[in-house]
Amino acid sequence: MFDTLWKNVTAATMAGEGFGIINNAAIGVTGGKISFIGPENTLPKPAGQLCEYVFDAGGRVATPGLIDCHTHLVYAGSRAHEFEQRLQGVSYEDIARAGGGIASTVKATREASEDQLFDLALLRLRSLFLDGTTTVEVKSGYGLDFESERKILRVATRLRDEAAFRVQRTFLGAHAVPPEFKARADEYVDAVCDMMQKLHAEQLVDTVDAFCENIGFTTQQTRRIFEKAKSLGLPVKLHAEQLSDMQGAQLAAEYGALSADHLEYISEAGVAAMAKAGTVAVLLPGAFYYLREKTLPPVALFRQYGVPMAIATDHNPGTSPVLSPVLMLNMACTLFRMTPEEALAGLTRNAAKALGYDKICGTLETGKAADMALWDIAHPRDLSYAVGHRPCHGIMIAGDWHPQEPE
Ligand code: DI6
Ligand code: FE
Repeated sequence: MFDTLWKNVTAATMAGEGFGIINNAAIGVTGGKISFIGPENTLPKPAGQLCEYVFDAGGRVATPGLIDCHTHLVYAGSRAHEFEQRLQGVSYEDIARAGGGIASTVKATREASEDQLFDLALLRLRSLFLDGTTTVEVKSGYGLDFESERKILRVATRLRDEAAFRVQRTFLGAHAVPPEFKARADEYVDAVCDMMQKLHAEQLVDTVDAFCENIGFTTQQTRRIFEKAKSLGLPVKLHAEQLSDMQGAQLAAEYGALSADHLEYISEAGVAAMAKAGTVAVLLPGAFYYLREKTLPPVALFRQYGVPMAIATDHNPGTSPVLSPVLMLNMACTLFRMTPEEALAGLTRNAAKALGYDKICGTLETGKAADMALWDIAHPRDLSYAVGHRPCHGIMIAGDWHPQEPE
């Protein structure tokens, strides 16, 4: 009846309120999906009669596989020297205006081959995997010309096809104005729209993002990008209100965006617009921490308006060189004062919603993909509590088990 059956599981289903804990649970997998989840003693027959492959989870905690819904995983080069400059008091914006920042990663990424970028990204993916991740969103945006953006999105596609992860590929051509378009941002936006069409025709794009900011693109320019995405039937999301309130959240909501991300400087009107549109707030504690930001995202307002909150690593070489989603659980609690339940929902159920994958994954429920992480912990709150302990025992993606240590 089942392809595999897990018993002796402490399941944190993340469906409904709180952690959704089922003690002494069994999880049956059929055709890569969850076909049974519930107390073991409610299985219709003894486990051995239901399935040849019965695994004993040893009482470990199972959660939905973690979903890192905002990363810039594909790039070359390091920005450690800028980290040092920032320690000397130079601001992120000053570095960007002086031609460093995103532009320096663009230079290194343009110079790298597709295979080099693939190898670098695969190593980073491996770290996410060690922390229980089964789904990752990967943005382009360090190419900023057709060939280089194409190279990055091809790497993201190979990660999807060769590394067996669930990968969403996001075109972020509007991440920064490249040097060859200096002071010609509007013309660059035309080029971005043109690139989007061609890359979409090559089936390299799942969603579209832009950096709406005073050092990025105006709301008017972002609107043009969203219009183009809409004409191609591509869902949108937005880097909004990270450093200032540009009213990007309202614009994202107007276009029914899957998510608006960062949001430290969002206004109450922005929160209300997101609530109405069902747009997920993706909060990024890594970038907040590295930039030593003082203004907090308005978690209380998101709660009040019922805006679902996701959290993610925002892995990138400039503002969040972080490859640990589990660390983000802790930072969401310590820095943003989210509860451990909210933090874990932010890396599972709400992260799935931020990708438009909520019918596919993000909770442990029958009919969903059998994407799960198994942890050496006593209770799911432990994941937010301790740092650096690497408690993930293994992950399952579509029913395939990948142990952390070869068994
Ligand atoms: N916001 C960020 O925090 C990253 N991109 C963005 O739009 C930073 C990217 C970088 O500095 O390389
Ligand atoms: Fe980002």
